[in-house]
Amino acid sequence: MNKHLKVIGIIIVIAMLFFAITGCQPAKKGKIVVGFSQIGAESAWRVANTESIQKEATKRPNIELKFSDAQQRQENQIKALRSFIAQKVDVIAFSPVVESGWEPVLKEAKAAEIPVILTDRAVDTNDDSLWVTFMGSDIVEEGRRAARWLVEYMKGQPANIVELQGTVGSAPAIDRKTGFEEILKDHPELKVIKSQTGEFTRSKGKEVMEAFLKAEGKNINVLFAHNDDMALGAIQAIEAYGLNPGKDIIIVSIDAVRGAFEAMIEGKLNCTVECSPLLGPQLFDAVDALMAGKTLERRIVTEEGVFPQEVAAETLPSRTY
Ligand code: GYE
Repeated sequence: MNKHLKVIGIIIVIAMLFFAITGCQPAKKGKIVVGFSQIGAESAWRVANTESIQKEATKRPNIELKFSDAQQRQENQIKALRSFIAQKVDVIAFSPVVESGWEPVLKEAKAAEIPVILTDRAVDTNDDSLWVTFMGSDIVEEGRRAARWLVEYMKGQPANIVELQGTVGSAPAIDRKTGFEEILKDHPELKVIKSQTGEFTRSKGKEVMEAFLKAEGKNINVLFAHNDDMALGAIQAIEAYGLNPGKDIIIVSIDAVRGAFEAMIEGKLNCTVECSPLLGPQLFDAVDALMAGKTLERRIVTEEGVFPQEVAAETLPSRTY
């Protein structure tokens, strides 16, 4: 046998033995395998976020994306993460539905030496070495921005506010409430009289707003909704109750999805604070950097703005989600 062929044969046998012993899979044609666990499809924001991640992955020939939808359940996310660990993906990324309860599975990822990237929502763990970076918006600031807009708009007039919170225990529900309250504490004329979760969905937003109206009726001057979808559901409830959303009840919400701009153009919503779901490009840039051995910034913050009703018509054509 040709000497070269013999050497190649020996190398192949050694490599096969190595993969068999370590359990490692040779990377598919050098592709980086990323396991992404998404929360679900509760809002227009989330749908745009999924699309951004999936679309960006298909644009990058070096990436293989394994995408899993948890349908709003933490247990499904934990299962997905465990399955990514078993499959020995190169990187795990996920958007945690709630803040707490992640330590055990993140420790398993760490033990398997798989780096974890958090997208859009934070986790509450004692050990910060369990994830490499957290990318997404400054969510407390979004709550502050909503409150600052309201303070300016009300110009010292007193108002009773009702609040539709996001998913119980989720980082955006906790942080938006915190930011909003932080600004309001210096404005005793602006009072939150009811606050309840609308689970970030249009249908629950509508249902809870109906209950608020039943209990408080015309006492309600302002609605603060933790996302646009809940505000859009609440607008339906307000109209059904016989009041004018955007006039009888001033509405400020967060996300800046297209539906919010359409409602502002109709005069039914007063302001939306931007929260960009377009995290796909920055996620895969981070994955590439990580695989190239670079150290990532612990926090990658998305730049965002505030859109009051007056700018809705001119801004809508340039909105991409
Ligand atoms: O605002 C909401 C979504 O986590 C920032 O989740 C995200 C939030 C977003 O369902 O619409």
